[in-house]
Amino acid sequence: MEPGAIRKLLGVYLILGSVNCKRPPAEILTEAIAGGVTIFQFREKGAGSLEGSAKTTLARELQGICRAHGVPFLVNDDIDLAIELDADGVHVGQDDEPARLLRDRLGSGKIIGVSAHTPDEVSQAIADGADYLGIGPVYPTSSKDDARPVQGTILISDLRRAGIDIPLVGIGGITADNAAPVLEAGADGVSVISAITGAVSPKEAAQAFSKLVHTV
Ligand code: TZP
Ligand code: MG
Repeated sequence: MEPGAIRKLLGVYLILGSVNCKRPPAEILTEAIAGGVTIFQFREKGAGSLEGSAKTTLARELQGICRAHGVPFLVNDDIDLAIELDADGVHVGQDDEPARLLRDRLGSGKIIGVSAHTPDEVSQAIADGADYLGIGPVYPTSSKDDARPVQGTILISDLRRAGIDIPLVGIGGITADNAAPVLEAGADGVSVISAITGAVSPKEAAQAFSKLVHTV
């Protein structure tokens, strides 16, 4: 996909799985999309997460909601599931299948996102053909057990200063109150779990992010 198109899609990037939701995930996703979510990643992992057919069933349900609203549906890590569902793309970390091997498996029209934490990982992901990068954790997060050390917005601003213009999102502990520096550093959007899934109103939370992405 064209970088300019991806950049626009990344604005309000919601990630969730069943363990992130105190209400039915479908409800939360539907409300968040009404508030302005632009892209969605199904990330079913961590203690108590669904497996096998239960995971696939939830993925299909959430994909249906995304399709009905024109929101791209990505799958975290599980390439087989992404292929089975004909998802719009995948997001992989440093311990997953490298992006260069994914392009062949997924086909050219699919979005491939890669988590990167250092300049070397960024260069490798770009060489491997990633469409966008997830950079973080920007702030402390309690949504990922094995999160790397918090790094603030330094890597994002360093990359932009170095002229690296690949589409990218900041991730980790981002809320509407602390998102502005992430965007000011040069991120195209913010990737968020708890600030939306844990909000009393996921719709209003997504609206707040959407407003920031359009103004900062
Ligand atoms: N990768 C780096 S931090 C993180 C992931 C998946 C979790 C982000 O969740 P939250 O609740 O927005 O901090
Ligand atoms: Mg992973």
